[in-house]
Amino acid sequence: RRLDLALRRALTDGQFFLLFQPQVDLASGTMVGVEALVRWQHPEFGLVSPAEFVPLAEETGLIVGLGDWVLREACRQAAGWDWQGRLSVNVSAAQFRLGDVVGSVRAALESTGFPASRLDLEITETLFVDNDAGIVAALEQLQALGARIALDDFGTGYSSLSYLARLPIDKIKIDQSFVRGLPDPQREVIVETVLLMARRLGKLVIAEGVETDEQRRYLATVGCPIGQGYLFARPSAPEAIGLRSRQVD
Ligand code: G
Ligand code: G
Ligand code: MN
Ligand code: NA
Repeated sequence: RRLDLALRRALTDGQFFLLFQPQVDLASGTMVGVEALVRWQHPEFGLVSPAEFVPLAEETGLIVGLGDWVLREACRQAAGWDWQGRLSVNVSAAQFRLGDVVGSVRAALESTGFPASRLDLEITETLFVDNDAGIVAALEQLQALGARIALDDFGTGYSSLSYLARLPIDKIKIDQSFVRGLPDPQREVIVETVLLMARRLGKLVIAEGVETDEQRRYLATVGCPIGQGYLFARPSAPEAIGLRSRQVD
């Protein structure tokens, strides 16, 4: 397949790059974190969406090399910024299945000097479908390094509630689908219930897909500490969101 071949070359040819989307403290407006999001600029196909090539990379196993590059590159860039916020990196279930995520994270931290204490790893509920003890062990090892585990797209998967309490998850990302429709009585029940549950379980929370000031104000009022979405910024080049490299002498 044409796209598959092109994808293999993309990594060696340096066609991938990262954008960063702010994660904002809803009370103060401070950018407390950024999520790294990979992009593929192909000389012929143009800009290809990760929604298209990440699933393909997962099928072909290229996600291992790509995921390794994303981790390293995100940590390398973030280590150089004159900014002390958190860095969030997406890690897909296929990376856990096919690769060595713990080794990959450890290598990225060691080679870049980025501190584990400022790293969030975003996983999805699909990671838990096989009820694999190895997955839990890997997440615990990542926590032991000092990183935090964030559960992405929360509320869209299956049986979210049973494992939330017992699995090594530090942070919940409330899915865009619950935020985008606000204000809306049913979604408000869900958002407020997730916030209460997270607080009782001692988990951090971030709301995704914040697009309007009304949504931001509502979320702040009901006690959601952090938000992410187009209201604050789209996935952006670092300089566009005020992240500059430290002067090196
Ligand atoms: O950036 P955008 O919203 O277009 O991303 C589309 C999808 O691709 C999202 O589900 C997002 O989580 C995923 N994605 C973006 N960057 C990465 C990455 O570096 N690794 C993995 N595994 N998924 C990513
Ligand atoms: O699956 P994940 O949550 O990692 O996906 C992140 C994706 O969501 C990114 O590709 C980003 O472009 C997209 N995104 C981020 N903020 C918003 C938003 O406010 N509205 C919409 N529609 N998409 C968003
Ligand atoms: Mn994510
Ligand atoms: Na998400």
